[in-house]
Amino acid sequence: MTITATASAELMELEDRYNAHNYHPLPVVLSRGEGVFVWDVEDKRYYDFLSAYSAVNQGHCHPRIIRALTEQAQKLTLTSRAFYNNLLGPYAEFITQYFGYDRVLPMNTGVEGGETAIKLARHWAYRVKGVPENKAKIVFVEGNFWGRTLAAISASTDPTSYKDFGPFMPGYEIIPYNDLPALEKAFQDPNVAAFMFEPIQGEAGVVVPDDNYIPGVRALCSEYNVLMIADEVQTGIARTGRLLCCDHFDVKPDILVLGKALSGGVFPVSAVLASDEVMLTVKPGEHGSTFGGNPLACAVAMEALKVVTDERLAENAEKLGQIFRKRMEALVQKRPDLLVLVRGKGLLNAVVINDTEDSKTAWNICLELAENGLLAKPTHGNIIRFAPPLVMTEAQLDDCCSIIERVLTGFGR
Ligand code: IF1
Repeated sequence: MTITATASAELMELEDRYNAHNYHPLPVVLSRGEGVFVWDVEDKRYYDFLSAYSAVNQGHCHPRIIRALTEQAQKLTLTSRAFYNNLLGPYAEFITQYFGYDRVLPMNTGVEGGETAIKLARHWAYRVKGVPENKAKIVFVEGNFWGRTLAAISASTDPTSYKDFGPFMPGYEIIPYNDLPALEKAFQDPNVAAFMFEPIQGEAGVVVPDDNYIPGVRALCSEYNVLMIADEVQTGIARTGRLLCCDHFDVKPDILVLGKALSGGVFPVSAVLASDEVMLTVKPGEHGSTFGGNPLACAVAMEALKVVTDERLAENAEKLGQIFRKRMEALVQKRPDLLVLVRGKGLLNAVVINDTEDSKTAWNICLELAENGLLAKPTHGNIIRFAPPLVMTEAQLDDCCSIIERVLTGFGR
């Protein structure tokens, strides 16, 4: 039986009836996206202030990226790595020079990038550092989020991510975020292979560490011969006002994990970058993926990265982020009963709501924002993440700040 659903309500019902209930979306049914805008099936236009969790930094359906996708899709989409293809070599040269690493291991989703980084670190620990077999340890921080696989949730401190999915991956240690003494203490164990962390914690609610943290992590990892793994799946690709968040501190991770906006949101593309010493520990047949490094992903990712440079998206994120936080800070002063603070870097920001984590306040604010033509979503109950595409103009940002100010000034009154 074919169901032709026309209105939002019918489409939401269809999804609820036949799809897993692993999300609780805002009641908005989107059918079109262009730049900073998305439209629902009733043709209502919204500013997108989530950017698909920072996967559409270049804006929805960027014409250059769509052209790269459609042109390559008519030539060759997938060969597997059983054979060479004509784009993986040029892409590998392009992306390693773009980020300043010796080599890349191409994957598809962000969590596959994280898994690959951990496998590389364990290989390096046994084959270079000399850690006894099966004794390698990876250090993570409280509040981390790097995906939904069993290896990823084994590192989680959020019961929503790990409860009733056990048993969990061994060889992990969890320490507090933004705590260098705790990190140095963990590094006293000679079996530590790597420290994996987000330069700004996205899911935890855009948690920005002290300015000395990332340089401190770099120094301790170098001192104790531990690989520094930066998960820049969400903070990378110009989101925080520099190409990488680590660039704010001139710090170079040993292993860099990228995803999301690496493809401009048109296609799952992730990548792990590292030195020859780390990357060449993996021998043929020891790691792989059906789609990893496919020619379609190579074509899309090269164009997506060129757009970041050509349209100076990092500079724009830096400039607009400062304007945004200034406007929000003034709003916090106006509504201290409702708002606690705004925090972030570049165009990765969040407003903390003055309510408990399990309150509906943030959700209800997002419903009102949607009514007013701006889409945002709470993370962790009382925190609203604001992360528009980096192609936004100052005039559009001004319009969005006015919407947010109007809704938050009047909320609950
Ligand atoms: C969900 C969060 C964001 C990530 C970082 C790796 C990954 C993610 C720093 C894995 C993915 C996504 C996953 C999505 C919602 C979204 C999210 F709220 F869950 F945490 F962005 F903040 N590293 N984050 O943020 O990448 O495998 O998904 O491609 O699972 O609900 P992926």
